[in-house]
Amino acid sequence: MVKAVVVLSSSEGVDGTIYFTEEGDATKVTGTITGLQAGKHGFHVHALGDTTNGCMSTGPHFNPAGKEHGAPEDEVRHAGDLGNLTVGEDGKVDVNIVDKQIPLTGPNSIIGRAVVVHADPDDLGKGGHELSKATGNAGGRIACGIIGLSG
Ligand SMILES: [Cu+2]
Ligand SMILES: [Zn+2]
Repeated sequence: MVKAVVVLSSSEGVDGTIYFTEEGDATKVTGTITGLQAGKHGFHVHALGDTTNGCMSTGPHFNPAGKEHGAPEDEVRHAGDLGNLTVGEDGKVDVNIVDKQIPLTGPNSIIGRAVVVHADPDDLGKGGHELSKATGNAGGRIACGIIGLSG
């Protein structure tokens, strides 16, 4: 069974490790992130595993089907659209997501791409902002890491 892991790094004190495991035709995403401000933060798989310019060089949301931005449960969404993390007052969030559009094998594999945590809530394409249909207007990229194979 293929497994993957991301160690998030940040210049702003955010730390986290996220694990990916195949579960039937879906991928289970688990882990813990600390050091975030309380509230909602956009959480995505971005297309590129390139952090030469920090999180900025990880490209747009992973979007092999060429669709508009949306919520994880929407028909129209980027594959990388994993919605929001809801962080408690302690700055911590336990991640527990099951998603069918982020496989670890095959042509749309997310291995070698990036996970990005944003400063602001993802409006899930419904905010009416000029960026809603592209990024969910989720603001800056405050932490990211490259998805790599794990044992
Ligand atoms: Cu993002
Ligand atoms: Zn998106």
